[in-house]
Parts: sequence; structure tokens; C-alpha cells
Amino acid sequence: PTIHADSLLHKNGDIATVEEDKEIHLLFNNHMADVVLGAQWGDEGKGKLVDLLCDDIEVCARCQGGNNAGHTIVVGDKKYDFHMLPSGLVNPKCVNLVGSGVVVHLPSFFEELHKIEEQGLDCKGRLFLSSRAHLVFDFHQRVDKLREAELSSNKKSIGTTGKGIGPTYSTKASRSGVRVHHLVSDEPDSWKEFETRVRRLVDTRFKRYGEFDCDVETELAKYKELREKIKPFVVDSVQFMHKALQEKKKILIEGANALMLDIDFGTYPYVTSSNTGIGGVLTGLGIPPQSIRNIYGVVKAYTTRVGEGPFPTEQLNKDGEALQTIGREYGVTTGRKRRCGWLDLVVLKYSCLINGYTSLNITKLDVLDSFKEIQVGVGYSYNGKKLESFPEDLYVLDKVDVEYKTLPGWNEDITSVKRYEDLPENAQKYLKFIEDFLQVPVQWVGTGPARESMLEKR
Ligand code: 2SA
Ligand code: GDP
Ligand code: MG
Repeated sequence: PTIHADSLLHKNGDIATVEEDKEIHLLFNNHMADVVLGAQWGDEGKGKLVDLLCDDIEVCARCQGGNNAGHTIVVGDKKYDFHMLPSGLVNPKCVNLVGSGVVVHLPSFFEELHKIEEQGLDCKGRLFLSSRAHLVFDFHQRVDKLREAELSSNKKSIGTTGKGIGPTYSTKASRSGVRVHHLVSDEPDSWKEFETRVRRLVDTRFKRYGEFDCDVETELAKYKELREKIKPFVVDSVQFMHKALQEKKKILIEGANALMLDIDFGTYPYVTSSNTGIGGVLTGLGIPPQSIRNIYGVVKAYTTRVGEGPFPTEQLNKDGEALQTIGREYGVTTGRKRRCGWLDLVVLKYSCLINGYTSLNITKLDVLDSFKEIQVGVGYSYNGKKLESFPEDLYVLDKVDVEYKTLPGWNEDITSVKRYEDLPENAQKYLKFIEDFLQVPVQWVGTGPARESMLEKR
């Protein structure tokens, strides 16, 4: 943005000097990456906001997760399902990067690419993959399922997507993982080394789980072919991002999953295995914190969760069923029914503290159209005592009593509303209540799945 000295006021009311103006101008111009993050347990509708913002974006990057994610984007009569690829591919002018923090199952990478190309998206020359990204092999996916089966015998399964995400991040952390550059290297003996790495990895899994269905030779033969196929996509993502920042490209970073699934700050161990919050943006792309400008938090107007784990405002009753049916709450990757409940502002306050959202996108407000009254979780108490912060201990979280505030519904179809100001009074009050509680402005409101169904508050 261009900032003029005469339009800029200090907090104390003084007008900024020309020098200060220049400094601020420079500062703004060096902060060109915006970020979209899920603020709850995922599936808030991040893909749709990314798609909307991408109209004006030159580079879109994914920083963490893998094909466990699922983003549905509706454009006209077309519906695209993205899993590992950045949603920016929907904009024909946008260049896309799968960053180094992402874990990549190459057969799925090509399958997804093929599918969206068949739907008419020309992705040639617009999609790149970081050489530092870790590879997900078929055996990681099998281990994922074996581990879940093991846990389920104690009724402790996580409810993973089975895409091998946890096992791959585990091998990454234990320093035995295989990265994209290991596969595509042209250095002497690099293929042999790649084979050795893969065999060693399978051996250690066999030692842990016993012999399981894994034909290493077939897997390696497949990768010999994939090696040539993936080469044109591979880039040094640090240089790629640095260049994009230097050239002042408009950059959008697309978070996958959401804060409450973060390996450090989520409801551990019922989380995914990456940093899904703002930290993962920096570590997953190798960019400095000063390059971040806006951090958009995507918040569903109620709450959903797929998989196991605590969910204080879950409604195992008619209200929950209504949210599930009206909101069509099914997983994009696994087709699982999503668990549903009321909006939880305790969760969101915690989410704001960590991610520092500069504004919010409240999605799926239309799903609440037919509710006479809407409940919002505003506090937790445990053993009769109000909790000051979101508890890290799941034993406590499982037993908290949620304090609800009841707000009146609007009982009106909002899907055809075109301006924020034209939303029913009670809908605006609902949004204002969220804003006031969180002290973060609402910038957009989703009133339906389509691209056009997004109201911007001006
Ligand atoms: P994983 O597979 O190791 O990442 O699973 C660990 C937990 O993380 C949850 N998780 C998700 N939660 C919501 N949406 C996700 N993506 C898909 C979607 C999910 C689907 O967009 O609908 O199709 O089921 C996603 N991915 C991972 C997961 O449920 C576990 O609780
Ligand atoms: P993501 O993982 O955060 O990108 O979200 P998903 O795509 O997994 O799930 C969000 C679902 O809600 C998708 O099916 C979207 O098409 C749909 N959606 C997004 N915004 C809205 C909205 O404002 N209203 C309605 N009714 N559906 C929406
Ligand atoms: Mg999703």
C-alpha cells in the first residue's frame, strides 16, 4: 500500500514526518506475504478464502501437512478437491509451491495434479516442489494404519487419515527420513544411496511391526520412474521464496489442518504431526518473520472435528446432527462424518494468542440460518473453578464444564445477501459478539460454498 505522510497519524495524534513515512513505506513493501490459517480443528473453509485471495496473488505456497488435508473449492459448476497441492492453482496466473515442511507422497501428488488438470486447470510451469520436502512412502501409510490398529485395542486411536503423515514426520525427526533431493540427485551413486536409505527405513519398520505387506523392490522400481517425472518440479524453495519476496511478488501462504491439531499447541496426542500454527509457516518455508504481513484466521461459525480427541462444545444431540446435516460435514479426504458442536470462544481466544490473527474470516454462517437460538462457549470451569486458560491436560479438558452464552438466531436465509450491512440484525450481533470477545476484527463472512458467497466488511 502507498502511505502518504499527511494521511498517517501517530498514536498521539501528530502527523508522521516524511522520514517516518518513508520508513513505513519500506516496511510495508517488505512485508508481502499474507497467511491463511485454520483457527479451530480444521475444515473451516480455508481453501475458499485462499481461492478468493488468489485472484490477486502471484505466488501461493503450502508449508506443512500433506495429503491428509482436504480443501473443497467451488467455482461456478466446478468443484475441486485439493489435498496436497496449493489451492492457488485455481488461478491460472498464480505460481504454486509445495514447501519443505510438507510431506509428499509422490504417487498422490501426480494423481491430484492429473485430476485437476482433467477438470480443466492448466498447471504447466506453475507448480513447484521443495527439494527439502520429505517423501511419504506406501509403507509409511501402512505403518500409520498398523499404529492406529495397535492403539485402538486400548481405545486410544487418534483417528488419523491413514495417509502416513505421522510416520513420515517421525522418520524426519529421527533423522532417517528420505527427502526429495535424495531422489532426484544427479551426483554419482545417488540412486544407490537412495535405495539404501529406503531399505534401511523399511527394515527398521519391520523390526518394529514385524513383517508386513511391503514389497521394497516394487516400491523402488516405482520411484525410479517417479524420479524422472518429478525432476522438472523440484526447486530450492529457500531461493524460490527469497526471490519472490525480493521481487515484491504478492504471496499467499496456505495453512493446512488447524491450530488445535498443532503438534505442540493442539490437543496432544490427538493432533496431526506438524506445526499447523504460525510457527509452521516459518519453519516450513524458510522465510523470516518480518516477511509476514496479514495473518487471516479462518473460523467456522460453529465447531467441527474429525477423528478422536476432546471437543468440549460437541453436541451429541439434535443440534449436533442438524449442524452436521445442514453443513454437509463430511471429510474431504476420508469421507468421515465430522463431529459437530457450538462455537468455542475459549478455543478461539487461545488460537488468537498463538497465531496473532490480524483479521478473521467467519465461514458457514448460513448453516446457522434455521436455529432459533445459538449457543457460544465463553468459559470453562473444572471442579467448580473457572479456568484462566485453555488446559493442556486432556484429563482436565475432558471434564470441563462449558459456560454458554445464548444468542438469538435470525431465522432467515442469508445465502443471497450481497452486503455485510444487509445481514439480519441478529447475524450481525453474532459476529460482533465474536469480535468483541476475541478483540480481532471480522473481515469476511461466508454465506455459502460458492466463490461469490463471501461478504467483505468494509
Ligand atoms: P493425520 O492423518 O495424522 O494428520 O491425523 C491426525 C489428526 O489430524 C486430523 N486431521 C484432520 N482434521 C480435519 N480435516 C482434515 N483433513 C480432511 C478434510 C479430513 C478427512 O479436509 O476433511 O477427510 O477426514 C484433517 N487431516 C488430519 C485427523 O482427523 C486426526 O484427528
Ligand atoms: P478447509 O480444509 O479449511 O479448506 O475446508 P474444507 O474444504 O475441508 O471444508 C469446508 C467446506 O465448507 C467445503 O465443502 C466448502 O465448500 C464449504 N464452505 C466453505 N465456506 C462456506 C460457507 O460460507 N457456507 C457453506 N455452506 N459452505 C462453505
Ligand atoms: Mg479440510
